[in-house]
Amino acid sequence: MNKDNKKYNRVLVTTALPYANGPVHIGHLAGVYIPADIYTRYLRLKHIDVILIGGSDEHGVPITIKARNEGVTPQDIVDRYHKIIKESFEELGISFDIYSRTTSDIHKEMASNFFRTLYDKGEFVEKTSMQLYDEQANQFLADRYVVGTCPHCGNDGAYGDQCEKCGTSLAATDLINPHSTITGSVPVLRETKHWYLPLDKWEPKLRKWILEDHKEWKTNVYGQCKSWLDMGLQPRAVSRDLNWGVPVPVEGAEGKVLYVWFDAPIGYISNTKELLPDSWEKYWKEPDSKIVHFIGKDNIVFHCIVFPSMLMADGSYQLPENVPANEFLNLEGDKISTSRNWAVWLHEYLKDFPGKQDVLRYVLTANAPETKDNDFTWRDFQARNNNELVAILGNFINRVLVLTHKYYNGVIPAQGDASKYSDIIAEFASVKDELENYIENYRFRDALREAMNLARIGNKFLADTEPWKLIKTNPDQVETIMNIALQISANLAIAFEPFLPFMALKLKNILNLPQNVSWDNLGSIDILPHGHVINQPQLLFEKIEDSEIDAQIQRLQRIKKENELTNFRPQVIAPTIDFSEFEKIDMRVGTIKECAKVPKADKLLFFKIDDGTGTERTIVSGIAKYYNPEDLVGKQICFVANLAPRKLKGIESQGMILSAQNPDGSLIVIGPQCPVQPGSQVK
Ligand code: B3M
Ligand code: ZN
Repeated sequence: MNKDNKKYNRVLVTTALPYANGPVHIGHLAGVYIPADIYTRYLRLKHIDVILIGGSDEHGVPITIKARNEGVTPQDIVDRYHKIIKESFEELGISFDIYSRTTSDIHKEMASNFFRTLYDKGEFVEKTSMQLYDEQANQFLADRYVVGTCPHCGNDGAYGDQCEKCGTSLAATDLINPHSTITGSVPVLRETKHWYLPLDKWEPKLRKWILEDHKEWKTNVYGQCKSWLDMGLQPRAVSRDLNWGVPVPVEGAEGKVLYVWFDAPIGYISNTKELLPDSWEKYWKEPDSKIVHFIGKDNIVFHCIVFPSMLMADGSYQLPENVPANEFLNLEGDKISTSRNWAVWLHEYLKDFPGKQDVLRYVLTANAPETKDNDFTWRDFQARNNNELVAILGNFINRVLVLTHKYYNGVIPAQGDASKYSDIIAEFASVKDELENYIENYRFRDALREAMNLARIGNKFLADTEPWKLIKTNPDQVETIMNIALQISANLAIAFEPFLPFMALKLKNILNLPQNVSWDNLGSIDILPHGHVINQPQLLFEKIEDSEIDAQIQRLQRIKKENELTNFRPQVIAPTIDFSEFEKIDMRVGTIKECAKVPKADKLLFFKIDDGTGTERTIVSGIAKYYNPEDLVGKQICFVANLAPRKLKGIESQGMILSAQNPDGSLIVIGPQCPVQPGSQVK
């Protein structure tokens, strides 16, 4: 452990609680759950007292909106998604010590008591204010119940709690032209009372704690905190007028619940209590505990400013030691979106790629958005599997196992004199320190690359020493080579355990790794003793075929199409023109006589049109992507006949063919419903 970690006797790791209004997707995994799992597994391997706490966030407006849309209760929604989320995390090997939910009784009591403690200590400010109210739905509109124009960037789809375009966090009353997402109506202002946590009171302490004492935090986290603090903190409402959530536990608060961002982080505490009813407080309250929150970048302010203010207001809790937030993962170039179904859903991945949990874990770690947004593509997924997991790691292990069985019937040969290979041995002796350093500093991509490097070293070692050639002439030396190769394999089983736990377990079983072998042995060349017997080889990874990837890409293309259709809004109608202006445009029907691609222009088709005048007219049109030229010959189209000619790729185009544009940009030519004389006017 690095110096800092010496002072800790136990570690509490939390992962953001996903809203139970949908399944989890690769963005959640890459940003939060996989890194947290790697970190926790690693600490367990280091014999550190660590717990990994997770759970579903089951309150809040996203859930009530989903319930309303489906005509079911919020409880139905959270029951459905909590189950899917919990089971899919388990199957992916996210090793939670507990995965609970914020609708549990323990949580409701904990959240309620937390509020009450702060209330009794006088930590809240009560304020009456005017809030948006939907008179048709008879309810106040907060957060996602209201959309309008963002006052900062002009995005007209901003929500009452946040503009997703510019990232600004908003109050519903900040929105310009607000309307209700329940009924679409324009809300009115109505008076209501709420409790506010005065974040400004904690500002000096937050400044010292973050800006002075935690300069080591990731730059994105530190930077966001700094800009929040520099803008000056305001009191923040911690209650809402809603009927779904933890009721505000004070007199005169009927119809009011705790704001979801007040209640959810308390979920970390209640889930710890559910796991360890007698000793949970140690993890939260003792100064020798280290608390680490894994989150996505959109949750930074809540974990670094709001929740710590709550904890300080209570006074009995420790603050987190680190909040390693990641940036976002995009999918095939576009922002992942639950509402647009633009995602790779974990539960679907597990169905489509059974037994390939580690492949996803590998790809999402190798490409994790640690310092900037990154892109997941299915081609990259396939390449990383085929070219890295199969070709480097799988191939090395397989060669070692097969040769060990071929030459020695699966018995580890003697190491003999390994001094000749001291270079290689020295190289992987440093792996342990490097891995530890990276993992402890939340640099999981770099850590994984180091582990993979060990397999690269192994491959190169075999390629350089060529035991299959040497076996005839120098069998003693081959024993040494194979012994070292086997020790590298054992090292790989240990090094990959935090990252690829399924593969590591399989490899440990094949190598019949002695029980007492652990992380501490990483870097050693004496893990497998002479005479130790290993099991039969099995392939660790399989190639992923093009057809499997094509199916995924086609699915996404289908979704993109569907989204384009549902989101299609016709262009605003152009300004009115006089009839006389319209009359100036001479539109005619023509019959296509010839059609061909314009060489060296992938968009253009060249047409010869019978326009009824007896001489054929040449038109060039940008529809080559949407038609086969031969399919158009004989068809009738409408065209503008008196457009000034212009040259396209050296061809003079004498008019313009009319087409309609689909939402995806594709073009469909316009022609008469039944045959007419070429040259007929279009009126
Ligand atoms: N449910 C938001 C999210 O899923 C929220 C996180 C709560 S963490 C305490 O991004
Ligand atoms: Zn905005």
